[in-house]
Amino acid sequence: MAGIKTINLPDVGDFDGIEIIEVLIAPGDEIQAEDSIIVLESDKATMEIPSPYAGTIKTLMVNVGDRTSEGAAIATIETADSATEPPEVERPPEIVQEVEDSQPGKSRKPPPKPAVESVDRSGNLIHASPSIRRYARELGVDLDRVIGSGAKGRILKENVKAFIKTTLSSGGGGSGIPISAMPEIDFSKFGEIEAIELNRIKKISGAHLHRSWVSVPHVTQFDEADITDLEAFRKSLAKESEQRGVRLTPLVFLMKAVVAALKTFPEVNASLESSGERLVLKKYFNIGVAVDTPNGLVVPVIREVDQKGLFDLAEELSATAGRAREGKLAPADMQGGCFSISSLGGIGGSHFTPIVNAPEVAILGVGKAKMQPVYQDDGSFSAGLILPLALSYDHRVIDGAQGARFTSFLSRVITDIRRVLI
Ligand code: CAO
Repeated sequence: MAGIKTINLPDVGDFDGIEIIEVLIAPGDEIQAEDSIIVLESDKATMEIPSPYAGTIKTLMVNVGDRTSEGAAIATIETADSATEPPEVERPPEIVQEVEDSQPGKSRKPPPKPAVESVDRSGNLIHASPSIRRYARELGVDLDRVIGSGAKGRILKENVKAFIKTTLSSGGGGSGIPISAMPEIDFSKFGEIEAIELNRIKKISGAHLHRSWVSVPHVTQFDEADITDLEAFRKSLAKESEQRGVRLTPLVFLMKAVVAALKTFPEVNASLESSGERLVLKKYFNIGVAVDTPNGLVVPVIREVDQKGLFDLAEELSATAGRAREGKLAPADMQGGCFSISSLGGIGGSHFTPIVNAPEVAILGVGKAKMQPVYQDDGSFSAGLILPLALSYDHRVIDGAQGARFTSFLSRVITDIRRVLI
């Protein structure tokens, strides 16, 4: 049997005339027993007052800023059943926090819930009631990113909602980083323009690159390798390459050198699970190679590089790059990679900072080799062909020292390519 009940302020301890700093209900709201209805704040504590009844709020008898005391009426509620007066609390007050986890619908006199204070990353206090903390937790919102508009910077439900809205509309998505939207500008106001639609590959790779850029904390380690001997070796194989009808470019040697480095540094041959809590180490060596096509960047994967010889790799690389440029790659051709190489060596430039091809954890950027003086310890020097290398890596997985060890090792192997045999 339905009935109208009055919700009175329960015993809140040694407080009289305590200030109401939040009102969490309005007439017409449907609430469950133990849902918080108001938040009180004294000099020493903040506490939420839960409702003893489930039902619909009929009238609200308090406002933010009012001072209230034990027994004062807060609101009236229309209950769905013939709820009787709530029994006395059985639990001792020190475990009142557990009320948050209790079953809704139970009718008993609820104790106030103390609000938990915590600090943000700068050491400032975060003021938010348990219900707001629970609400934020359910939605995956980190409260130290939310600016509170309540009294003393208290975070309110509307602040959490506004934060989520901004994050979603700015494309910050899963990264949790609020980015303001790019302004729409009418460039025709400044001169003649032509708008062209990005092609499908650019749209797909653009979204992938953006996601990697915002979700992976990047560091790029620069290094170089003296490829004078490698180049001499490569040239010595020119005739054989021609007979086999393949182009043996430096990239093929680099792929083998990268496999040697991945075997030595297994955590680089890995992917971080999306939870960010486990690293999946891969026992196979599939290398993605960035290919520049008329329609944009694609990264087909050359499989089992560890098990293939230089000529086979050269043949496969050139066939795969050819199919990429003709737009004939299947989705499966771009899956299963462990580590990527982006080589601009055939075009020009020195060091650059490639974007990690997530969920891989590292990518090697290769620049164009140039003849440079190579100094010995005694001050003498000779001319050497120097190859710029840049390793971008996911700093959640790879430490700076590890990144530098990886590129140093890689440089040594490339400088003396016989080391791939070790
Ligand atoms: N230094 C000096 N010369 C180099 C070199 C380097 N690092 N790398 C290649 N070369 C030379 C090659 O030896 C070749 O010369 P020869 O024919 O005289 O031997 C010439 O440059 C052209 O090589 P290539 O680019 O055709 O072949 P490749 O195996 O080096 O690369 C591929 C193949 C598919 C990776 C390349 O064609 C390509 O598309 N590169 C662009 C990748 C890209 O866009 N990356 C940016 C992505 S965003 O991070």
